[in-house]
Amino acid sequence: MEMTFFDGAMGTILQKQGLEGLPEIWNITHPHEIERIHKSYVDCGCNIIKTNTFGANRLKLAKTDFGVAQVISAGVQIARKAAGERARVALDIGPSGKLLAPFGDLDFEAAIEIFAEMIRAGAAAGADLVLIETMSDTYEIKAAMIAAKESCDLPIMVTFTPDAAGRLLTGADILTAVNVVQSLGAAAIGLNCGAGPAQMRGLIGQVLENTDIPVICSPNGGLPRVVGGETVFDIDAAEFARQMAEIAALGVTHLGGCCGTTPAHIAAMIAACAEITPPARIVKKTTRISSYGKTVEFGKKMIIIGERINPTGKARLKQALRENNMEYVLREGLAQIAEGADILDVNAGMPGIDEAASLARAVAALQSIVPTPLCIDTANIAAAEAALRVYNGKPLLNSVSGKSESMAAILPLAKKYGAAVVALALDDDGIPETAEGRAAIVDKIIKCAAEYGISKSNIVMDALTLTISTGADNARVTLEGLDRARDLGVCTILGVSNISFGLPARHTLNAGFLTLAANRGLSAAIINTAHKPMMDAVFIHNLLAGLDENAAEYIGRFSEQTEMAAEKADMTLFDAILHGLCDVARDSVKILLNNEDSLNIINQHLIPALDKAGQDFAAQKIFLPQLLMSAAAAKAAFEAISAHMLAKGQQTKKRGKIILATVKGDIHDIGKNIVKVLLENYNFEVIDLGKNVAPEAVLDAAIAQGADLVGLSALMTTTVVYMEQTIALLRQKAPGIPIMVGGAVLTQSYADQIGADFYSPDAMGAVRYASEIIGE
Ligand code: B1M
Repeated sequence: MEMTFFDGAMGTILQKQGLEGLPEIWNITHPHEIERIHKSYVDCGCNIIKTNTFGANRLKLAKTDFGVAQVISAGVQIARKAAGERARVALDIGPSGKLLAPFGDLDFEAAIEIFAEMIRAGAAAGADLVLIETMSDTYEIKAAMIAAKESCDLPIMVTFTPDAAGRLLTGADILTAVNVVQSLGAAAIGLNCGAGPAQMRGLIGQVLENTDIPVICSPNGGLPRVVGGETVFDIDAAEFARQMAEIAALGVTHLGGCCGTTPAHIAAMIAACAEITPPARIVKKTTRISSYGKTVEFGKKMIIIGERINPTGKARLKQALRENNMEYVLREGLAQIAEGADILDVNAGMPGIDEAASLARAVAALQSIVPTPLCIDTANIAAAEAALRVYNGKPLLNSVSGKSESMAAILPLAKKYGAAVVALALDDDGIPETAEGRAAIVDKIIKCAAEYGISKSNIVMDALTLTISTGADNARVTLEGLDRARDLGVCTILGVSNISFGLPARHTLNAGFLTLAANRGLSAAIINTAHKPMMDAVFIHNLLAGLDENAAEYIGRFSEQTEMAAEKADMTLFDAILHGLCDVARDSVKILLNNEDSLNIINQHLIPALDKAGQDFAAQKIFLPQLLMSAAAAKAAFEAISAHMLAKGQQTKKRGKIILATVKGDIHDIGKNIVKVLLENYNFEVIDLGKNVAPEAVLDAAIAQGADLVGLSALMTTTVVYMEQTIALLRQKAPGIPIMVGGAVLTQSYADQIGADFYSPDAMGAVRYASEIIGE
């Protein structure tokens, strides 16, 4: 494959030329300057130049006098003019600037519309392709890719920006991000920004290993340093070119630059790389299912798919779905994960329900709490589309059959939303009696899928399990079906429990069948993870098949079984916060309040749970989405505690005024809110300025309110400097107002060093100090 060269930075060049505000506005106000920069890149020999439209979305332009279509059309036209016949024009789409719900406040459909508006304008103005770049969230990438697919027919390229450890902000590792982006149909995929070529080199190897489509690498011009108040990047053009040539030699065919690179960097890179013949890449296509942050690969250890989120025969789940009680669904999901599920099957089909709405709701609720990938299970096309659309990742869609109408409806959906599909071995003539007959149907599905551009690795064969009570050959035919799947080159899945329908000792029989199927290479089993014999069979199989090194999982399971059972039976406040279950956390508090004092609940349950979440976050066992959900559950619990405390508090004259704030740059406010409620409980009047409060705002409020005391909270090493600045400003402009400080990151000696009057490690200490200062 030939080398393709992208251009380098635009924004950092404009900043050097005195840019203030949004760079995209220069498409209107300084078109010649933008054209000059584009042209200098085209003159270097770039094949693709990026339009100056990165942040030209309605959220960012709302603060300006310019519209999205206006800025984007101008941006594309300028690039077009500069490119002439020599280069293609990539419509550049950056992140929206907001975190998507439920972790942030931007709704998924609203995000799609924000990107679609940009892409419609860019396509109409004549862009050759869409480049979605600098992304740090798989869900936002999906929103932008769907927007592109729904707005134009242009090729879509995607680059994302992981941290040094190879994680996106919302937790995806590189394998997961690549799996999701490739399945959504990107023409090329890679990394940009955040690091220089040296740092990106290791990470780009992971992209190359996991995809067979062209790979893009557009690093910064090294790492940023501040010199004399200005940001500079630390490698020159020659060094950049040298490092990029090494990256090209790994097999990266699309090279460019991001922040800090210049036409000189790009010219040197092209000169150094133009003659490189990238090595052929042999990437084995495997079947992979992903959540927002995690990928499960078929064909290694047998995969367990938990079947219990399915209302058939389950009165309580039916009721929960009907009443939109997602906490019940979440608990069912968490329990199955605790029991060993790798993937959760989600089915919401039952009479008298809007299945599309219900299934999408269940999927949205589950993916906000559990990191486990989902299998979307429905026969209803509208429900399949609603759930596929809202899903954050690459799901398994259960299922398509060999019936023409099923293939015509399901396969385009799988293609559009990037799903792998379970292929059922049945068609209009029913279920063939032989394994060959079943394989022939799946072969037909594979061929039809290929016409839609779906590769065989995205088809998983279900040879179908019929109960042994109605035919002595039923198990044999299904097991032979597993052999035929191997001939077809696809992975396999089976709903195991059907084998025992109508017979006694079902769990034991199911376990026996599962062992036989596992021996024949079954890739994934849909089972009830609460059924001990079946789960035991899985662990025993993995051990005996040499898939469980040092028997670690076997030993773990059989020594921990009693513990697991106990944990499942009763979810504590600690667990509810850790898993991010708001309603369960609130309900647990209400029960605890019958016997325990409010402060005790905070200190013994709430804070330890958040501490554990913080430790898991630091150890990368959980990621920002889960940390946010834990914080939300802690908040819900605390609201219940605080309502109780305030109801008990006396309504007498206030004792004095206290200003409270979490300092600038810091959005942690749970601790500060506890301090507030406790102070109010002791009858102080608290003026809460909230979080991320600038030093000047604290000063203004302290003076305006005639505060008796100012309290500041900070939780991060990076934000205590603002606490110091706030104290310095108060000392200078409002001397005499006592200042108390707190927050996990502080110590007595640091508080002394930054000139606070008082430091408290907990909320009660704040009350004691306030009482001392203000009195009765
Ligand atoms: Co983040 N976070 N967080 N976080 N978070 C920490 C603080 C962290 C230690 C986790 C970790 O990595 N182990 C780490 C900071 C590392 C450091 O600087 N040393 C961290 C990080 C890195 C981040 C982000 C940068 C993550 C990211 O985006 N990559 C990001 C930062 C955003 C920002 O602020 N700019 C971030 C975001 C978040 C969430 C939004 C997800 C959420 C906050 C939600 C919210 O507050 N509304 C969150 C959470 C929940 C935490 C942990 C897990 C818990 C914090 C907490 O609420 N503790 C935290 C780890 C940890 O502390 N274990 C962590 C419980 C609370 C009651 O304790 O606030 O200490 P605390 O308050 C106590 C006492 O300190 C005292 O009384 C309270 C009650 O006893 N006290 C005072 C507090 N203020 C006082 C004031 C006083 C007196 C006493 O007088 C005025």
